[in-house]
Amino acid sequence: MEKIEGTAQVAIVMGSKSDFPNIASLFKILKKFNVEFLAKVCSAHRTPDEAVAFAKNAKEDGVKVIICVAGMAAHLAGVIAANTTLPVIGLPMACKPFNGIDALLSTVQMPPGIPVASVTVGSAGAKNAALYAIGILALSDDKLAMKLHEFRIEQTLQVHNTNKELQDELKSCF
Ligand code: RP5
Repeated sequence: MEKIEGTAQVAIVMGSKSDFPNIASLFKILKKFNVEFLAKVCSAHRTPDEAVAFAKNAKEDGVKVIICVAGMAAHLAGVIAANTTLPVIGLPMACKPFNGIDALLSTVQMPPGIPVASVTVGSAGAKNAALYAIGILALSDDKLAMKLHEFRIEQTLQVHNTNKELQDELKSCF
């Protein structure tokens, strides 16, 4: 069984290197929170043995949560989840011709007994996958929980600021 090269609490597995440019917001959030991660290309279809071996060893290798990134007939999250009891987050990618609805349904439609927490397609999903993984780690990490709390406050303030801008614009327009 293949062992993970290097280890980290968050593992990101992508079905293809072609997914990488579309998940920048995932890496941005993990870096913002100083969460260490490992990332690798491993396909449920093209390298099925490696995908299973990765999932079977992940817990022992110190991984706490796995984010699976895949497009088209996206079975990666399901195959990984079938081979570990670690929490698995599925991040569907948009590919032609169905623009991600195929990957979303493949990811979210898990049969009962093998859960995958699916986020939405693309960049918004990538950001939420990272935040969800951080939320899981924060259950046993008070410092991370505080950072997540501060992130929410910062986000709320940003919305308040945009609302203020809108009110000013409305005053000057009408
Ligand atoms: C999926 O097929 C990958 O996750 C990717 O989103 C899609 C296309 O892969 P490539 O043909 O670009 O390698 O398995």
